[in-house]
Amino acid sequence: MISVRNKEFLFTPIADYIISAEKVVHVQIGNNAEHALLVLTKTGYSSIPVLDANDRLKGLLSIRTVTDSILGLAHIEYERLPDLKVDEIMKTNIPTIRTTDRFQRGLDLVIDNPFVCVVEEDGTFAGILTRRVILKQFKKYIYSVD
Ligand code: 2BA
Repeated sequence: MISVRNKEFLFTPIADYIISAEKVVHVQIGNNAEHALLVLTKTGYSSIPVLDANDRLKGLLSIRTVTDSILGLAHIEYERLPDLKVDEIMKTNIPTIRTTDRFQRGLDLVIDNPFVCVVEEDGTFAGILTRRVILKQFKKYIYSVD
């Protein structure tokens, strides 16, 4: 059992656990859906961030979002991919976390999200916090508790 005394780790800053922006695969607003689908398929990630030219977080894009956007009544309209812009189809209502936030908030958020985008105070994209990293830290902690 984790005692109250040992819950301090929940309040450690998430800064050390972030996968930094330069290592995160992303697309930019203005990119078309064909490019986005290529990036998603080639990297194998199911969902990636969308940034603007100033590295600000604008939304998330997944393979499902792209395929949903070209679903016709009878078939998938692949020919529409080059004309669709990422910002027309991305998901914008997404949770974010600050670099200064605590582990506990990260833990709460990755219950329902495989990863959470990390932003600076001014909205600049700083990286992502993944479920994998949070679980690894949690496991490390649990095993070290006497
Ligand atoms: P998914 O793409 O659905 O990946 C689910 C899990 O599968 C990942 O969990 C990871 O354990 C594994 N995985 C998938 N693709 C991988 C790859 N190319 N290399 C190594 N492992 C891979 P998490 O590591 O917790 O990542 C959660 C989610 O965060 C991923 O979901 C993806 O949407 C996003 N993500 C992770 N790393 C990323 C990166 N460098 N760039 C962009 N998005 C990333």
